[in-house]
Amino acid sequence: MPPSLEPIVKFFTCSISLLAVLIIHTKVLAQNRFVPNYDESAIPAYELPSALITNQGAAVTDASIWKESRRPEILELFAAEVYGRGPEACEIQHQTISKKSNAIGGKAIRREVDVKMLTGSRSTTMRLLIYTPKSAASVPVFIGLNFQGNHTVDAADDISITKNWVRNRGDVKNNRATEATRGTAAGRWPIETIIDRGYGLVTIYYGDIDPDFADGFQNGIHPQFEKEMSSVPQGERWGSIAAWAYALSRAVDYFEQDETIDAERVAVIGHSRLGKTSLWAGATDPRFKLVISNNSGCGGAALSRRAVGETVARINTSFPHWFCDNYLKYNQNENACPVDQHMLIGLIAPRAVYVASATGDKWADPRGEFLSCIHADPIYRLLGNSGMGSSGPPAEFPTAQAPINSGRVGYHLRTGKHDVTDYDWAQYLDFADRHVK
Ligand code: GTR
Repeated sequence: MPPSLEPIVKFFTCSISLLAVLIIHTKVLAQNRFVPNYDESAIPAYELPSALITNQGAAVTDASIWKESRRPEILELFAAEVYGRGPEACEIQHQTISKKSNAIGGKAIRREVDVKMLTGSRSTTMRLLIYTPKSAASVPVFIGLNFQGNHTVDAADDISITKNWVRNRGDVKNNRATEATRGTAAGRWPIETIIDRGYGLVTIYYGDIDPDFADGFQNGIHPQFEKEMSSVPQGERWGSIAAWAYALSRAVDYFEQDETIDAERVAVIGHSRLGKTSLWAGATDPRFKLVISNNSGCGGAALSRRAVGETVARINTSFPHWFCDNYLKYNQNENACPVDQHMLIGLIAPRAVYVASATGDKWADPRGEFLSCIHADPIYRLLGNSGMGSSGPPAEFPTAQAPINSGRVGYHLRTGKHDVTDYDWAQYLDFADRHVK
């Protein structure tokens, strides 16, 4: 080759190798990029573990076998393999921080009560924002955790603003809540309607309990139980969902000391990751008489084996702190898990449960959420209840805005996005009237 061509040839060889490297790199990236499946015909073959066959293979044929052996087995499997084991109930102390006798247009009493969860000399304090109808003595309540602080559920200017970590979003910068975010979540909390219907509402900022990011459980409630947890294998230690659920139970401990709240009539509600939390709270604490899962999806009401939308591998990668370490074993390996989410709903039986999906929330797999209810139905029937309805579970996935609510397992598909709306609350209040009030 003439020497004058050498640089040109060199240039082209270099460019070609660079291009090859780029192509390989993009391919690797594409392989790692998660592509959710929404195609029913592409769902991997799966068989659900049976809720009504014991670990030893015996059929669960009556309520007493369920209560004495199968239910404890399933609860144990969820604790060891999915959410992690939490500690025993700790001591609590409470202190009223504020009280307003004319909240919500004069219809409600609004209080802020600090509940301190104590272990030896260490503690975590959560602030309960409590609304109770003025006219009634001891009322049934809804309790639900909120995402951005108590001051976001109501635009009132005198609700205290959390000093704890808050996710940056909108007006929240540097992980600190501001005045500007008062009332920004009010659309999800129709307080006046709840009060008009004769219920109280209690909400707690979830970041008071455990800030929602992975930090090896250095902050929040986990570290105070270091001693209690030392005998629990690392893979089985509680994640954030279990911690949030634990605190919901400590709030009920407090209700037992509050004469304006009827601790026997408590409904727990949660949206999305907090819907996963309300289901686990309902499974672990029978004092929740109604459990509401709003758009909870993967690790909540949706069947994991379908792997539609968000999958176990994906959730464990994005949110490694939500579940226990053992749950990692089921990344792209859902069939190996000894439980699936219909069994979580079954743990709530015979108490009432309501699962809600939204047409625009495909990530949470609405059909998978519905199928969990369908597969939990036989457990309710075994316990002498109507499950999804006295004439049997529905044969078809319902259309939107057609709630299934005649039995103890309620379900609806709502039009619209991943959210909590007045439509959702209207269904929950009607359902609560039948099962809590
Ligand atoms: C998503 C997550 C879901 C759901 C949701 C939420 O990013 O993938 O599992 O929990 O967050 O909590 O808003």
